[in-house]
Amino acid sequence: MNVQVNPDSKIENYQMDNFRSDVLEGLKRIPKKLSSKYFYDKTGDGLFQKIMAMPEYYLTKCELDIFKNKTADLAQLIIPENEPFDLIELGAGDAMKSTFLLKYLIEKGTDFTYMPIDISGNILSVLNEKLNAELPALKIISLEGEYFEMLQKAASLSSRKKVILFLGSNIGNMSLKEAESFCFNLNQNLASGDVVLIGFDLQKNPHTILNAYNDKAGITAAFNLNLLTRINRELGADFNLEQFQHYQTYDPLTGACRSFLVSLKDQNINIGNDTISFSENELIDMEISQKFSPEKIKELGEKSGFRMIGEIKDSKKWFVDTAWQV
Ligand code: AVI
Repeated sequence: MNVQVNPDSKIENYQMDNFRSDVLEGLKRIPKKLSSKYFYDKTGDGLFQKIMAMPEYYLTKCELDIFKNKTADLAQLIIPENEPFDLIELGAGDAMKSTFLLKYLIEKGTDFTYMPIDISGNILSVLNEKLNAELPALKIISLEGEYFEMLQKAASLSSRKKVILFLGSNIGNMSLKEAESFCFNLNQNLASGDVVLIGFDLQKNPHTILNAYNDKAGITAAFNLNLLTRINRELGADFNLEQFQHYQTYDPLTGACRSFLVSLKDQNINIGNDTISFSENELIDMEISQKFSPEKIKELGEKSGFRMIGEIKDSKKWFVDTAWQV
């Protein structure tokens, strides 16, 4: 069975207005800031696929190790009684990792519906097609829209136990404050007994972390610079990419891995009718990829009202999927 729910056909225009106002507001700030959530246009999606395939970028391989090789432990952790439930994935993408869990649950005869949530209807259609072909017995309800609106939609569709997947260290792309309010909201949108499984990238040798984001081939640099190309194309701006340089840092004391773009000269950039001035060496704060200590994960769960029920690490112990219950 396959159902696609799209609550709002005007969603694209609305997103466009947000993009323009977010970009202008961020570039008028001191220090200047752009949101990494806008990295993912078509080119950005392709560059992120390349990043995930880079030998230095260990995150995807580690979480894949968990989903591929510890599937039974995962299932036992999130649904120990094997009762009927809804498996909701936030930002499902191509569901490459979760497909191992879906397959396992089907083979075990578990009664469940998979509900991928994504802002992109296109991603959901591609995912639907892929899962239909690979797992024809899978029940899918695709939910297109913002996470919390779609969680409410999911709750209105069924009252079964919910297990929410938020994988890939996507939580690391939020500031700690944003992560706290995100987890708190998650807790508020769920019912007693529901479970969340969140993928956290753990603090480790700082060289390993920095190398994953400072690749020699320059793919991460292109990923960052592509946002300027997107602003040029979609908002009528005139960034010259030659005049901006990617700079990556990792602070092992706080676990913050950050990327910046550095202006290589004094320059004025037009964005539609607005003009933004840059001085030489001025930064744009582009992305945080937070790395977590076990203590920080515990604190985050407790602050948001969850009870920790277990965790599974990859064989290198570089990445953890943590399960919390409401
Ligand atoms: C999607 N997100 C978890 C990636 C990360 O590791 O922060 C995005 C990324 N940025 C640079 N490389 C990968």
